[in-house]
Amino acid sequence: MAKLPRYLFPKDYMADPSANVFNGKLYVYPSHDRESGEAFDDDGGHFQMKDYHVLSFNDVENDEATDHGVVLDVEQVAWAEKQMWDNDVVEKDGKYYLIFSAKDYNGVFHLGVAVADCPEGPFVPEPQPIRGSFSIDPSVFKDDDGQIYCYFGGLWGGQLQWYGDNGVTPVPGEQGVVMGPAPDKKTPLVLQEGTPALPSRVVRMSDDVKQFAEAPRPVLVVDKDGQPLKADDPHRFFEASWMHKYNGKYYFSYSTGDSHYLCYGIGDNPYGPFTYQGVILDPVVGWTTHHSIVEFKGQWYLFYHDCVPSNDKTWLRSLKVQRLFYNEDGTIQKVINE
Ligand code: FUB
Repeated sequence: MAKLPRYLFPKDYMADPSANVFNGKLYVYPSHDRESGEAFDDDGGHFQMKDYHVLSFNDVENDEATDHGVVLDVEQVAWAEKQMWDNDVVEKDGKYYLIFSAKDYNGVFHLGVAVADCPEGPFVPEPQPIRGSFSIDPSVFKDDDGQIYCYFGGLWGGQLQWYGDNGVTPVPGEQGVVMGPAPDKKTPLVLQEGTPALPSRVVRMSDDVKQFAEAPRPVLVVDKDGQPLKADDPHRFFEASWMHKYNGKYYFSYSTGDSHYLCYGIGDNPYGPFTYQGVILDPVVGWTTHHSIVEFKGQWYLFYHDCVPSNDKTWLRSLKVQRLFYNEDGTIQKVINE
């Protein structure tokens, strides 16, 4: 048995791995980190990614990655100026849809779609972002009935706090839980301690996978009493949504951002609510933690990143993989990043 975890692509800095199995091969769709010279800030201004690569594996435990090169560049996307952040790919009727987040020329994040004839790309972008889309970190999940759902959202630099939700809208101020800067980039937005956390969003995609088919809904992560996790709970949602299904149950997992965990909840349908279960991965080296979970050739895996190879430069991250196991009751055993 190979020794895991291992770095998936030591030749370059990549992050935010979205792993998917297509046609019997494993494909990883990462962000492509680079040294841009931008200073670190709480808005993620140091993440100045310009393009996406696709990596593929026949054997993810032993094989070197096949790098399919640049499959989409920000220069090709008419509406996007910069910061090509997390992306994910879903297949429908033999076409592959890459959903990605990027900033427009007004500094506002949206989600875009680009289409390919095969999972390796290249991907051809739509001229406009998805209507009504906002924030970052899309992940796309195809349910057994063929319906496709997009989970998205991220706080602070990901701008989710600009949109509020569920009657819970941060306000400019000084007391409480800081949710990130207001659009003026000066005033911190805060929620009072004890109010529900701002949720991720989920939306069903249109039949052509190029638009939302409905208004995005909040993804509630609730405790065992059915109460939403609170804004000051270190296990509440921050960014990096991922959905997978195991034994007929829906597993919603996410990053807690400023407390640096990967956590998850379990639900009975794609919209939730999801009952909080626990931590999948403790904090890694680097500020961000971001993941995906997939079964490949009979083994479940956690894909993630850390900043060990760059000596903790948080904008230069490296892709990793580790095996993931379930307990008999369907809960996930904590993954050890040794
Ligand atoms: O890669 C840029 C951002 O860092 C992602 O969108 C977040 O999830 C975090 O990993």
